[in-house]
Amino acid sequence: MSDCIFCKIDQGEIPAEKVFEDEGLFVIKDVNPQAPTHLLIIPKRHIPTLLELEEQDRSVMSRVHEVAGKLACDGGFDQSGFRVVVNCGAGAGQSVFHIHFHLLAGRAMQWPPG
Ligand code: DGP
Repeated sequence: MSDCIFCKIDQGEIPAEKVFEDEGLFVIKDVNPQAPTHLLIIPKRHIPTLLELEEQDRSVMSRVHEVAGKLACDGGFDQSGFRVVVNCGAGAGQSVFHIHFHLLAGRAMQWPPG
């Protein structure tokens, strides 16, 4: 989608370091990290929110969680704990309307989140 930040990053039109990429998703460091490790796992297809997921997205949704675990093992925070978060809608704090999954690690997490 032409005016979407994450589509532009995927197309190389906005610079960002991709720390992982496959055919269906890519991973970047969050520009405003909320933890020592704060990555964004972003499906390439422009899906605005969780509510617009379709049957065709099943495999990438599974892959998101598989990649989160791989990044945790590779980053050495698999045992200390990590959190995967998706915000759905402005009321939940979503600011970029291209679905993405926050992977947070490196500090103690609070529950419930604010
Ligand atoms: P959310 O609020 O759940 O929609 O999260 C959007 C996140 O995206 C937020 O934590 C900041 C991050 N972000 C926004 N614009 C950019 C950007 O241009 N580059 C990077 N690396 N992250 C961005």
